[in-house]
Amino acid sequence: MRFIHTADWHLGRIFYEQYMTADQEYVLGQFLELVDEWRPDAVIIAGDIYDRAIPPAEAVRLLDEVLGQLAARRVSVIAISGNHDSTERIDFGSRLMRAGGVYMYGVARPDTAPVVLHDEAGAVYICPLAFADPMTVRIGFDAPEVCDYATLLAEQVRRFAAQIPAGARSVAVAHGFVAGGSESESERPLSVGGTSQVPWTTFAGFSYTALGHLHRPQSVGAPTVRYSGSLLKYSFSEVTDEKGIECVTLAADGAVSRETVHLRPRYDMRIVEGTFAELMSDAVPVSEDYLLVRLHQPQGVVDGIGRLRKKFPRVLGIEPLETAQLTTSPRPQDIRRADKTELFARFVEEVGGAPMTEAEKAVMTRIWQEVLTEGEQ
Ligand SMILES: [Mn+2]
Repeated sequence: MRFIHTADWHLGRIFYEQYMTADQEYVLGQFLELVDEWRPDAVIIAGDIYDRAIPPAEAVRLLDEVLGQLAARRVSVIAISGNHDSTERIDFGSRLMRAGGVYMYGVARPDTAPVVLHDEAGAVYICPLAFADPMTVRIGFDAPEVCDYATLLAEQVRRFAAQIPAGARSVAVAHGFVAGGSESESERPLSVGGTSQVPWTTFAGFSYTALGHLHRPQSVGAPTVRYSGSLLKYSFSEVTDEKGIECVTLAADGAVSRETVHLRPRYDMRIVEGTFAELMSDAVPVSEDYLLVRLHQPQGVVDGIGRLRKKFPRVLGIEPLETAQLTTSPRPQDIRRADKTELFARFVEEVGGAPMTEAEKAVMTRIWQEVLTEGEQ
């Protein structure tokens, strides 16, 4: 049996005020071409289909188009919700769509049966672990031992395993943080406080585990416990990632072979560094890519982003090298606690390249006092 494993499409994502739907449509076009060439039996989408609970209309239209195209090709689709999705909205129409071979699992239920697909060697049990929070499952599944994500996924796995004949081939589809995986900046934490991590051994009984949540393609614990990674780069922490999809072949004996196929984005996401003059010189070629510019110079540039965009139309952000070096930059919690005049002095030093003089500090202190007094009136 052959299937494609993908995850974290984040349809409708907005990055630096830019809708990425056109970029997503572009790579999903390549994805459909790959489906035509490779002719898989199924496509598995391991959560975070949308970027948020109420996605923009274009994102809904794009998902409808892709699911319709897959169904027209008689390729089964098995998709689960992720922590960015609304479980109920992903669930909408799911019973009707099954007739078209599209299996959507938004809400985690205690009695969900595996999707059973067949090839010449027999049945393959695909187990969709829809995303849920531990407290909902603890009550909804009447499972008092569920107290965090590790026990929650173990409970979901246990219920599926009870429905799979011994020795049968099986695939888990889950959205979560498997311990040992490497994070990027575009994943939203699953829980505030407590642990959200799950040991990879939870999935040891499956022939393959199609994971979503971590946006960097990677295996965790075993080669068959795998994150396909996100459809596109969704933060500047992912510029060195090569995004793609996993083409997985499941042999008659359950052995897995897989190949990562990289998708070519409409515009790449990159970080470029140099002085303003260097970047604007002919030595640096014109680029349409999404860029974060790190300026190697202490002083700011008047309307730097506007001028850079004449040559690089998709500059999304610009930062002086000093703030780019995270070790010297204050962390957000330090900023909130810091004295305001001290913060301003740091800002002047970063932008101007030299500390404030005593005279400048005196002027700032006076202005700050005036602002505070006005605020009290
Ligand atoms: Mn995600």
